[in-house]
Amino acid sequence: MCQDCGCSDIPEGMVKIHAHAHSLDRDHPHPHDHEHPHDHHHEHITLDSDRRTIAISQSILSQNDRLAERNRGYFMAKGISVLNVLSSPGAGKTALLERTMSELRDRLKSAIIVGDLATDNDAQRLRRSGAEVIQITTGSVCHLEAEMIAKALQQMHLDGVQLLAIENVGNLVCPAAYDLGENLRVVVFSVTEGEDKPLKYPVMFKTADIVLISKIDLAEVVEFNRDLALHNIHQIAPQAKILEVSAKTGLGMQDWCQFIEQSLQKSLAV
Ligand SMILES: Nc1nc2c(ncn2[C@@H]2O[C@H](COP(=O)(O)OP(=O)(O)OP(=O)(O)O)[C@@H](O)[C@H]2O)c(=O)[nH]1
Ligand SMILES: [Zn+2]
Ligand SMILES: [Zn+2]
Ligand SMILES: [Zn+2]
Repeated sequence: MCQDCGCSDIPEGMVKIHAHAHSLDRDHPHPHDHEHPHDHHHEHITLDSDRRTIAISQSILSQNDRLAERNRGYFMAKGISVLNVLSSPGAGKTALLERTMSELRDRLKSAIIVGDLATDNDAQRLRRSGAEVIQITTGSVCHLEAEMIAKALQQMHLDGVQLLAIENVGNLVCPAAYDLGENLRVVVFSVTEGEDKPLKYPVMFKTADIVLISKIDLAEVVEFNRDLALHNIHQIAPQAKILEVSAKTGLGMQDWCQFIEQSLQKSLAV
């Protein structure tokens, strides 16, 4: 978690929010270096500075929690149900959301916030579904934070929107520590990643409300051991509902969309 990697030291001006489609590099230059933000110089850390680091991390996290609660209040007041979609890079979050938003298009008004270190490629793909899309580029920050969401919300037109999907930065580690104010945490876990991922990244899986096993159309080619994967998810995340989906063939998409609509009704009934 970020207590260890120090990735929450965000330099002023690094995070950008892009409300409209444009080419990132051509329209305005984004001066940022590509240094890895994670500080791994642990060998000289004394107990005292260790304690100080932990105290600072805890205060960053509790500040995030406060802002997440504020976001949650805002979403509730507006009657918007919010998904925080998390996975390793390339597990299929954007493909899943493209297909989900297209299928729900006639039944629900949706919007999307998408976070990446760089490029607005995902936003361009997602806009084709007809939903309003805001791209957050984080520079070198490997997760989204509640404050970034609050800033993005200021640029969105959310009247009448019932569903907001937030595609987090592809990363199975620190996004787990940052509540964004969502109703549901959706962890996407593709068949190509290996059945042991829930065991290796337990913090992420423990916080999941639902685990989507994605790219199920590739299961056979990669000799995906379904029973073992289900066993590992159950072991780490007994609370999570599990669905198997393919954004490519559409398999499982109906159940997934139904799950979203049911949870939307539940969140509105509270
Ligand atoms: N066969 C197959 N390929 C898929 C599926 N979903 C996504 N892909 C492919 O997997 C690759 C990554 O998909 P993305 O949707 O970009 O993944 P992502 O999680 O949004 O990636 P990041 O935002 O970079 O973390 C692309 O080449 C997709 O075409 C699927 O259901 N089946
Ligand atoms: Zn981190
Ligand atoms: Zn993506
Ligand atoms: Zn991070």
